[in-house]
Amino acid sequence: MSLFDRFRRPSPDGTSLDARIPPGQTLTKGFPVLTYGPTPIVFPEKWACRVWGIYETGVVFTWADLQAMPRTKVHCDIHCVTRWSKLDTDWEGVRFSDFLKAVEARLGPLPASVTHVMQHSFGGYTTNTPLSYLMDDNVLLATTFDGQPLEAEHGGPVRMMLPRYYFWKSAKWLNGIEFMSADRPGFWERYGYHNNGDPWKEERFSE
Ligand SMILES: Nc1nc2c(c(=O)[nH]1)N[C@H]1C(S)=C(S)[C@@H](COP(=O)(O)O)O[C@H]1N2
Ligand SMILES: [Mo]
Repeated sequence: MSLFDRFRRPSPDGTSLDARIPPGQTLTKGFPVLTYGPTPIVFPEKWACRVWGIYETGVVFTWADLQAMPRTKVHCDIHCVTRWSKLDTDWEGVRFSDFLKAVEARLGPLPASVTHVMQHSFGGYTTNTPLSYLMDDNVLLATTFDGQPLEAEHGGPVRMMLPRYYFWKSAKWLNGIEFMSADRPGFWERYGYHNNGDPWKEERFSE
């Protein structure tokens, strides 16, 4: 029996497993750690996320601010460009769209000129997406995985969790949300990763 077959199991919602694995991906049961550089250790009490860009002033959200926001659970599959996919993962946190409501409560309505967002991390990692990618119901500022506080190596205490795209589009140790009126490449995007990163279209690298 191949490794692949051993990891096969019926999907909870009846969707065929093959239909859930994007082209060129292999299932993994573990949870690989993919980090460029060292793992920052960030204590929740010290966690802060700065929001800036289009707004004239910025604002900082603390761990306590985040705890006061509505919480959401997401069950989803995740796909890394290094060709592993992990099915049926469980996350909890604050929906990006709910976080945005809190931003608007502090700073006023998001200007219509905002088209893109740069996620920033402790340690300097960045990744860019259109704002629309982050507005999906299953996009979280995630604080738990599998019912446990998110481990440091996976981006704890707070990471972005954007399952629709390759996982490099999900910044670990999130510490900044920059609203932009034009697109700009993030860390891996500057080094040749695709600007969009849709696993179903195999958008791995730029030409
Ligand atoms: N800050 C930061 N975020 C990051 C990365 C990183 O190196 N630094 N790696 C990205 C990549 S390439 C992937 S596949 C996922 C991996 O998340 P994991 O280590 O929890 O599996 O995090 C993404 N977010
Ligand atoms: Mo990755």
